[in-house]
Order: sequence, then C-alpha cells, then structure tokens
Amino acid sequence: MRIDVLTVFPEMFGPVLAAGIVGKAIRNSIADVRVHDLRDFTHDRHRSTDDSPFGGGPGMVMLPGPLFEAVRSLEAGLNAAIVALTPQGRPFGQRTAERLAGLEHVVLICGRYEGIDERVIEGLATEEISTGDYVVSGGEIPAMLIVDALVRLLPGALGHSDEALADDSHTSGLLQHPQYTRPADFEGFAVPEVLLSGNHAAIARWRRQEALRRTLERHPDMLAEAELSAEDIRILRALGWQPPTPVPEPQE
Ligand code: 9D3
Repeated sequence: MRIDVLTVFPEMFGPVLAAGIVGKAIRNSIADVRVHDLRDFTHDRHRSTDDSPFGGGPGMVMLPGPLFEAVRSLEAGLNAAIVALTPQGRPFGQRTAERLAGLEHVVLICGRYEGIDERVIEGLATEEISTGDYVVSGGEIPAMLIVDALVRLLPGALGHSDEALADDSHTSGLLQHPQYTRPADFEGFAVPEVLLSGNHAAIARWRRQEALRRTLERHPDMLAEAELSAEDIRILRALGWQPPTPVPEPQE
C-alpha cells in the first residue's frame, strides 16, 4: 500500500518510519510511505501555508492552495482515501484502521494552526479523522499513529508473528491478559503460581478470566461486542457484571 503524508514538519517523521515493524515493512516494500513538505507547494516569497481567518479571531488557518496542489501532484486514484486529520474528525479506531489498510492508497493531511480551510474538508478530503479526545498541537503525531496502525495490518508486516494479529485485543474483542517473564520472583513480586504450574488448561482459564476482568474494569463497552461463552458470562457475573438488559420495543 502507498501512504502519502502532507505536513509542514516533514522532519518529524524520519525515526518513526525507520523503527520497528513500520521500518521493516517499508524496507521490505510492503508499504511505500512518502512524506511531503507542504512548503514545496507554495509560490509566494515567504512560502506561506497559513493565513488569518476571514471573520476575525485568534490564530491562523491552513491555506487551501498548497493542500490542493499537493494532493493533485499525487495523482490519487478514485479508490484513494484523502484523510484530513483534525480534532473535529470522526474518531479513529481499529475498524477505521482495517478499512483504510484495505485500500491501495491513503493520503494523510496533517492539520496545524487553528485549523484547515473548510473548502479542503469539503472539496478535497474524502473523510475527516481525529485520533481521540485530547488536544495535540497538530496532525503529525496522529498521522504517525495511523501509519503504524495501518502498516502493521498489511499482509507480511508482522512476519510469522502474524498469528499475533488474531490475538490483538481489538480483534478478539477483549483486552489482553497480564503477561510475565523471568524472574519468577522480582524483588519480592511473584508471578501468579498458575503460570508456573504447567497445567495448560488452568493457564488458559486464568488468562481468560483476567482478560474478562480487565475488559470489565477498563473498557466495559467492549463486552457488548465480544463473543462470550456461557462460562465467560458466569465469570463476569462473579465479577459483578450485569448482562445488558434488552430495551423493550414500543408496543402497538
Ligand atoms: C480551540 C479549539 N481547538 C480545537 C479543539 C483548536 C485546535 C487545537 C488543536 C485546533 C487544532 C489543533 C491541532 N490538532 C490537530 O490538528 C489534530 C488532532 C488533535 O488535536 N487531537 C486528536 N486528533 C487530532 S488529528 C489532528
């Protein structure tokens, strides 16, 4: 897959695109990630990418000109997603990652300043995405996050630990159970006995219970979509969970 990133801070991306799974996928030509400096698509002496807002107000707004010219230069096909990264966008999640990872081409427009001229959102971008409910200074770190989430989904990107894919919490529907490695006792903190027992059925039951416990405590809304066995529901009830009661349909 190809990913183009449009930004006024291209220098932020180097080490992120070189390291780990993403770096390896790029070196192996599984992903072709290109970072473009928006200033290369300006024509004025100051290479301006922003200007003050019509109607007044604080801060600056990203100019439409350099963004339209940059996207046009990419010759994106009809199946490409042109994504504007803004705090007002639809929330990014694993489902969005899976959909975008299935495309041939994704363009990520990094917002900066107070925002992006709305004509870019309406007339150039195909969608507008936020990575979450917090404020960061621009779309660059959100873009890095999205590149990472997409690239690791591409066939071959995880090597033969592709099996870890099926195991990912947001695919399996539960948060992951706690993990431990050596030593069995670290400064007086012991690893749960069951994990040292060699009893594989007991280990599997313990891990499932801990995954259910964490999901209930930290992300209970995930339980509505998870595939739960009768045994899972028994465990959850013992942890204080009430199965969601169906909302009654209005009667005629
Ligand atoms: C005063 C209103 N603010 C909007 C919530 C102004 C503002 C804050 C931060 C305007 C732009 C930004 C820069 N952030 C992004 O461009 C951004 C972002 C984010 O801040 N949070 C989560 N996802 C994203 S994607 C792009």
